[in-house]
Amino acid sequence: MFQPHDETMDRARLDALQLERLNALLSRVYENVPTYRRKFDDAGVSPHVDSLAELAEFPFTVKDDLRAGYPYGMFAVPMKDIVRLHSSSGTTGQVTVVGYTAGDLDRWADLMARTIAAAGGTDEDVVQIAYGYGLFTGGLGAHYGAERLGCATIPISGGNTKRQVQVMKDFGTTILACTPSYALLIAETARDMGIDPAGLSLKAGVFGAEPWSENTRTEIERQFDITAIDIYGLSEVLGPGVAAECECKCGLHVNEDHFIIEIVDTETLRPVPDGERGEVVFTTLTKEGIPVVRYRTRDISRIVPGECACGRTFRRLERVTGRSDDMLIIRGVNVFPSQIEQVLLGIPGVAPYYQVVLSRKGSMDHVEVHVEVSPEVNFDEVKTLERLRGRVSAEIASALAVSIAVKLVEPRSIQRSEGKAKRVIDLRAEGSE
Ligand code: DLL
Repeated sequence: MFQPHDETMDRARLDALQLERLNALLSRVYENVPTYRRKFDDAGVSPHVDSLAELAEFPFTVKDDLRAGYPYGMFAVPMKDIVRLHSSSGTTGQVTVVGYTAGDLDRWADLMARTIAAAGGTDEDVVQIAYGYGLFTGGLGAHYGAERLGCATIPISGGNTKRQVQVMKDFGTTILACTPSYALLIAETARDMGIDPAGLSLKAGVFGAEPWSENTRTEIERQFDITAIDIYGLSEVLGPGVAAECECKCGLHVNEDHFIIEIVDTETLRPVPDGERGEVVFTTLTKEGIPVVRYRTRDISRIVPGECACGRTFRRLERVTGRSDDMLIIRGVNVFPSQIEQVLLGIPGVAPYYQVVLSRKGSMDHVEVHVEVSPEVNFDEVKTLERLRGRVSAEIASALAVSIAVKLVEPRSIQRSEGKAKRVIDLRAEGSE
């Protein structure tokens, strides 16, 4: 563990620390951010609480609050104290800008060092950072964490995949940091280059920034012969370093000394008990640049009840299966693309590449899953293909309780991703058919 004293603190100490930090945060934002002052006043809450439970009376913060204040309206310190800016990907609407003070960067490096250490990393490791460097928080976030842990850090960024493989081989990379979909592409590229990914010196990977299934984990672990760890975060809250699995791989420990996590019912928005699913909400306890109070992430998950065998006392978040905005409602059934992925990866003959294509047929929405066939399958053999398609359809229908049209596509025809994979293609606005 990188900070065992903090990572194993008992609940009573953690509660007291959270309460103290929460009160400091509430008065900080009330004093310095007009939006919070207005929201607290409107809700009739004062910036002081006597217990952590009182946080549930505070108003939520949503992405639109950050957008309304674009670019710096929600910052809680003067610009002279900001030393770094990042922005969220902005796949939906206007991007949001987040600012970090020197103190924020220092704490972020610690939290990412915890993350890499939890995956088994030490100062002996060679870490290849293949998350994108730039406005995206993945590259620089992982970079400073790896350096803080004392690892030999390779700032290669995403892309140029053949070079990734060559560097991995020549530099003796032991830990890979990138999105899970990019890890699969790196393995595929290595094989194309005649290099067995399992024969490289990799021992672990810290993968995140997009939803991925347990079967994808098994596949990445098998192909590289490594331990694959799930890491989670979001720019509005910090970037990577909010929560990460340990080697037990049974949920992502939330860094609760820096963040309060709540799971709220998606309808009533009231907090639910541990174990129940809902939307993940974070309050940042130590952020200075752009702290957030009860930020609604749109991510859906639950707290895994019970204690972890690793000794860390921070509660665990179950892997995030998807965002409420990515959720498809197919004939009344809620479906996340990652659930489809979980099914596909269990079927021999199909490759781990797929897309969910939404189109319009007349006045009806039509959903079709495009699934890539493995290179070993003869794509010209109609009977084999028909059997395979039947199996994919049947397994999706049985796992998700709804039938979805399936189209098998040729090997290597689905576009590969070097960062976050695009799983849902929405053609409805283009008025197809
Ligand atoms: O993706 C930060 C990050 C970088 C996390 C590198 C992990 C590794 P954003 O671009 O703001 O930040 O996107 C945040 O990505 O709300 C989730 O919907 C999704 N996400 C991030 N990590 C995971 C994960 C970074 N492990 C959004 N599993 C979040 C599922 C994830 N979804």
